[in-house]
Amino acid sequence: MELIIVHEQYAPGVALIQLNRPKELNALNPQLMQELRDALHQLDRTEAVRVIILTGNEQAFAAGADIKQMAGKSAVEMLIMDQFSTWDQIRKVKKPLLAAVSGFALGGGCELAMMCDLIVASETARFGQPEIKIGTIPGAGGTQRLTRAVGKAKAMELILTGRFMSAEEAVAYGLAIKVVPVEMLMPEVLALAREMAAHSPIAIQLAKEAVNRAYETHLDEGLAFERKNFYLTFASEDQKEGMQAFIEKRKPDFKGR
Ligand code: DAK
Repeated sequence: MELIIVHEQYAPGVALIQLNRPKELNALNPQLMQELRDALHQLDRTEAVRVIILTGNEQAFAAGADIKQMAGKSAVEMLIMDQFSTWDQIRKVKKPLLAAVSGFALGGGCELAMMCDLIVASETARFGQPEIKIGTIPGAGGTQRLTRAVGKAKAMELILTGRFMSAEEAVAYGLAIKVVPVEMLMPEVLALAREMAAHSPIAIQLAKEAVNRAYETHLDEGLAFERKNFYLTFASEDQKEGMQAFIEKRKPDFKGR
């Protein structure tokens, strides 16, 4: 891995991936996206890892797809490159994926953060879909995910002007869950990750899947999906352990079985 740094054992049950093209503000070129996809795929299959954190550096989470690599491409070249399949695979990660965002999260960088399950922002975070300023539009889900996250009016403002949104605004509009001082970003995200990692990984996966369904389906279908996953937790040892531990007034010991 050249353009990302992977800490498989960042903390017990928690892995960390850091985007690492600092000179280019972590611009997302195809190589970086492939490395990210491969690392996520690997961590998703590693039993000891229960939660994954994705971060950048203080200047940038990611300032977008690499404009210099994209600029001269024709529509057909873009189609043949089929970069969407890499992005689609990232979307399929089963474990909780938490975005820790400082600095710029723009264009594809904002879209990547939104593909995570939640975003924690530092005070320096700036979110935006500035593609309009370079004569294009969001291509990796920005028009859909930003609109669902912040509502139509705010999404229209950001996408049609290309303006950036501060961390405070992002929290106010429901894009990020909280804003913290820069030095508190990793401790805060790690605390969240450890809390999740202590729960049954089976129940966590089924819950994540069910929440994501809320975006993809009508209420009736979403409720049916949730019900199926709810029943499925009763096939796990973790559910028996969790409920028995409650009755016996002790901490559960989840094995992921
Ligand atoms: N691409 C390439 N290089 C970038 C970059 C980017 N997106 N953003 C910054 N850089 C580079 C700059 O060119 C500069 O390099 P040098 O000139 O030093 O060689 C270096 O990073 C530092 O940037 P600046 O000198 O510009 O730094 P400033 O602090 O002055 O400004 C900035 C920071 C973030 C405001 C500015 O760099 C900026 O506006 N950057 C571009 C932001 C942007 O427009 N982002 C959206 C790009 S379009 C797709 C998936 C995704 C996408 C499309 C398709 N498929 C799966 C097919 C997504 C598209 C996009 O994201």
